[in-house]
Amino acid sequence: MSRKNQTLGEFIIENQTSFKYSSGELSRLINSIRLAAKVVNHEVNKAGLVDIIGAAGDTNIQGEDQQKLDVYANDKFIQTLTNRNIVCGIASEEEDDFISINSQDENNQNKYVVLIDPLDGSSNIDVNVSVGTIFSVYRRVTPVGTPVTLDDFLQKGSQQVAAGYVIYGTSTMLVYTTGDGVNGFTLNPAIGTFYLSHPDMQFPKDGKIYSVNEGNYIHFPQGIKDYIKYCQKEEGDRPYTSRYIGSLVSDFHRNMIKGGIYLYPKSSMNSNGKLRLLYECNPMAFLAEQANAKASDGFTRIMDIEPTELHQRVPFVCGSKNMVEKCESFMREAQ
Ligand code: AHM
Ligand code: MG
Repeated sequence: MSRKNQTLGEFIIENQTSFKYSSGELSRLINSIRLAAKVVNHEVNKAGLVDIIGAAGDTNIQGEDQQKLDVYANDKFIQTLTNRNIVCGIASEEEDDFISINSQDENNQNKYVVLIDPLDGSSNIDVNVSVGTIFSVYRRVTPVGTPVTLDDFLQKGSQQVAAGYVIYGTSTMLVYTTGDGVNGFTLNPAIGTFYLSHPDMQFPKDGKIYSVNEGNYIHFPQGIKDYIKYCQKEEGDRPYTSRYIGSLVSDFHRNMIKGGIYLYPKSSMNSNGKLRLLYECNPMAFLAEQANAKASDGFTRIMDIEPTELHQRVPFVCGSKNMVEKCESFMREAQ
């Protein structure tokens, strides 16, 4: 049950029993993400002021070193999840290797690992364009009470128990799923509380927006080129509108509300595209499927891909069901 204007805290408590293996642990984890999101939001919103406040160089007025915001976000999420002793391992797009939490402590009975992209699209920060945090949660596969291993992180997307994003946009939202639909919460910055503003979010089955970095067109596979030409053709409800923010969370969020498709294909420069399977594609794919949409690499369902390394990249096609299926049909035809 969800009620509009319910707070995220109330929503988490009310829905706790609907989790598959409910013990309150996942609820506490989502609560920690909520806290870190608020801290990062506060910093992101000051981004334009940082140069003014810290004009003297690399230090701010408190004499603290200024960090790039993606490093700051990374530290905050890791700190919050570690301090609250809520997970047994974390992997981050910003870290070379995964982090094992309290690995020496046999009393650490935590079951979950978290994978995060702490500040996705961070090159947009300098120009005041929306950025986001993406997160993904799995149950560990190795025994509780032992140090986590790579196997705990290299799980297929279909094994996710929760996933979501925070969008630091014109307003700040936390959008997540625990496998029972997608709900969006908007932050009231005056009192620091997230309220349920977008219950049961669904992608429209069809859409009229395509989002792709067309500057790379010449390097795209033939199937993607053909699909882009199809989007541009004057016929029926086409041509479609082109909208590309260059910030996955923002492009995804808009497409979910309005109907659309996001593409980051492979190219002759990047043989596997740019986006990371574990930190970006799997969580967005889980959200997409929970919101009646689709995500694939052009041929295969994203959440069925067996990961082989932490920072693995995959081509990504995600959005309104009929649009993704159309794109896949062009991919197959061009093969
Ligand atoms: P990042 O994790 O380094 O920020 O890269 C991911 C971002 C996505 O948010 C965005 O959709 C894409 O990179 C944009 O890439 P490009 O500038 O090549 O179009
Ligand atoms: Mg990223």
